[in-house]
Amino acid sequence: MPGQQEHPAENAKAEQLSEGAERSDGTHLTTNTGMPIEDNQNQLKAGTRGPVLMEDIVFREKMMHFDHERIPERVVHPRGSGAHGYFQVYESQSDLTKAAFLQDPSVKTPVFVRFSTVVGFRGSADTVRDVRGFATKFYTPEGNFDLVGNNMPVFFIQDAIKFPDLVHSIKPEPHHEMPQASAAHDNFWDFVSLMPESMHMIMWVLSDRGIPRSYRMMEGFGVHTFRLVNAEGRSRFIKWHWKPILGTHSLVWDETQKIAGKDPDFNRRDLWEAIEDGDFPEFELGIQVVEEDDLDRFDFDILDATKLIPEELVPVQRIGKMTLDRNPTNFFSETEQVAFHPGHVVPGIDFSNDPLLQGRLFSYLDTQLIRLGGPNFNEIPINRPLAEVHNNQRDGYMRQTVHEGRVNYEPNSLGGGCPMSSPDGFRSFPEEVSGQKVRHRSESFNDHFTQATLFWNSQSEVEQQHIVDAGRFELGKVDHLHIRQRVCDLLFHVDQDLARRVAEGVGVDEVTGDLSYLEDSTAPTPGPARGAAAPGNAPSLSMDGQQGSASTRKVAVLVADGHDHGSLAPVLEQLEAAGAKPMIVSTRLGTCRGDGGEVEIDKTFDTAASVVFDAVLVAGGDGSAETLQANGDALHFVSEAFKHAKPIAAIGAGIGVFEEARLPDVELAGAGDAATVSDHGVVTAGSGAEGSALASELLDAISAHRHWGRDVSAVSA
Ligand code: HDE
Repeated sequence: MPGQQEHPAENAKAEQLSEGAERSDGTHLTTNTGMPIEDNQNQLKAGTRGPVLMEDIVFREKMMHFDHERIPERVVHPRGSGAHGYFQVYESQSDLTKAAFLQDPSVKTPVFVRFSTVVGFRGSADTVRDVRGFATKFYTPEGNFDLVGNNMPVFFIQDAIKFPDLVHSIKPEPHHEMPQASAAHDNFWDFVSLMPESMHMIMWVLSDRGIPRSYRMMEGFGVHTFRLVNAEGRSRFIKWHWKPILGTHSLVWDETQKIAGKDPDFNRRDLWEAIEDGDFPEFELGIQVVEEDDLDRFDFDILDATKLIPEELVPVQRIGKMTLDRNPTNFFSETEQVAFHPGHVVPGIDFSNDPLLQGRLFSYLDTQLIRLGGPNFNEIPINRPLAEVHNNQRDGYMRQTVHEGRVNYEPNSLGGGCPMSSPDGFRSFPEEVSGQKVRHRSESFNDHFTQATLFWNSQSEVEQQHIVDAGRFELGKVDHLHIRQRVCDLLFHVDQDLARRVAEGVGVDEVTGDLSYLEDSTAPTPGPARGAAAPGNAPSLSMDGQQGSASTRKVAVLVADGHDHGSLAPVLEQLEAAGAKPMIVSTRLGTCRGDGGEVEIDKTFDTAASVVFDAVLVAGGDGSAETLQANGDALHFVSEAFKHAKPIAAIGAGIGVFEEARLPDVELAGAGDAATVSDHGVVTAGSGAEGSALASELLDAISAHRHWGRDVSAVSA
């Protein structure tokens, strides 16, 4: 293993052990020093019914280790899911950077990615409204490069000194440790009401970006402005992006809350199963490039992490692709022990003066000292670079490397001067800096609303409604009226209509946008908009209408005995051929018999719910339809999927289940027709219709992800 030397006694040990095969083949229990264990069922006692003896070294070692199995969870991002994979650049980026892993398209750079929620504890549910972490470790030949990003391109605060306050406010309140994994409480919104700089990020969090469908279907952002530096020493500013090949898609709020109970591991399971099935998640790496001289070209400051650079102003260039093709072998050893740090860069990548980024450069090293038990965390296998490590850092808790020789200093002559510094080593970009030592924020950071408004303006009507609903939910959980009032007054500066619609739902009678209360606070007062004109629209900020693909989408197929297998089987085949994942759901496990064949049941109404699927298909056949029509769980399944704007389909007699569920205002085919009807993502085919037409309409409907525009107000699900 790179960075770790063999134990001096390793060879002798191997030889000895190979003599006793029963001890080296891994089939027998040992203590941690390798002593074979004779009995793992009983403590050592004085007689079979006598007292336990202190002398029981086997028991005491085992229990001591168990007592210390937990390490502190991350203070933020504790709940995560990891995956291994590789990255390949499309073509050499030598003009922009000398970073070795961005030069040669034939080279596959190994990566490990950890996706996470931020606020909830390690055991919390996946589908809460939250920011998602998207951290990637590239094991490059010049050392590890960590791109430690989120699924939103901006952040709540501008200066790292506010991070502990932000995190305290959003975590469960300290007196009773509630609520879990939720921002919907007084402390958080109190903080927000006094931090107007958070308004842009608040728009993202309230939007559907806060509830992604899958880790495989969300964008990633480096957030801060970084630098790329080429071999000639020329520097440009850049923003990092990850673009998911499957498109960016979200859940629906009602659905997320139900999934949190039905399958709290929803996103984790989705990632794991996709990789196990060989449906490897793919993301393209993108960059936005801003020339050094253009630092001040924009109406906003690119050093301010509450601002993004609209893609409409600076397009994202896609420079390579990451493929995640292997699940971790052991969750603790890899996903839990991985340690990311934005300061893990390689020559050719450098930092900007963003004060949020600069503060992070301290925090990520510091936090590992307690979490991973000392300064040697880079020797844990998942953190070990593939590049060789040579330096004079020594000792410390849990040191793995066994250094040889006497020399542990530099310069030296006794070790031939080695290891010595290298002319090609990391060199900070020699930016000219001067200034007074001050604790002030640049005035160029003071426009807190223009980009929040841009985000709001760029959302479709449905997306805007979701933001209003989310605002009503979040503030609806806030007890203090003055906090609700203040947040509505802040929203007023984003958009008056938005503010009024939220206010109406949370008992705030009048919204005037009066922010005079900020004058008595320590919060930096918002300045005027810097942009000359009112913000327009940036289509890249909307997810609505993004065409996705039916690949890897889960389809619940509701079936009971007596189904028409002849019409079902070809539809299932066609769905599978397109990469969709049909799963048979019925009233019990086992085999479901039908006319012309049978299917093996995957899930029952006890173990599955519509919320964990992307689409629903009801099989044909009189017997099956009769059973399902009389089954409340099946009717609820269909109604709920309909309410959540998901594609639903039925074949022949199965259409009766839709009729019984009383889906409002939907055109359905007659059970015995020869036609296929598709209406707002509700696809029905009479028993005389071509099965392939239904399958291809359903696949199109799945690719469209959701079908807004249905009248679901009266649907009780
Ligand atoms: Fe983090 N952040 N953060 N953060 N962050 C951590 O590091 C911190 C910020 C992000 O899967 C911690 O090892 C400060 C922005 C991710 O292991 C901690 C500030 C962005 C992860 C920490 C920020 C992130 C973390 C907790 C403001 C997007 C999970 C455990 C100055 C660009 C990494 C740890 C993983 C984790 C500090 C803000 C992303 C405490 C001080 C902005 C994805 O060190």
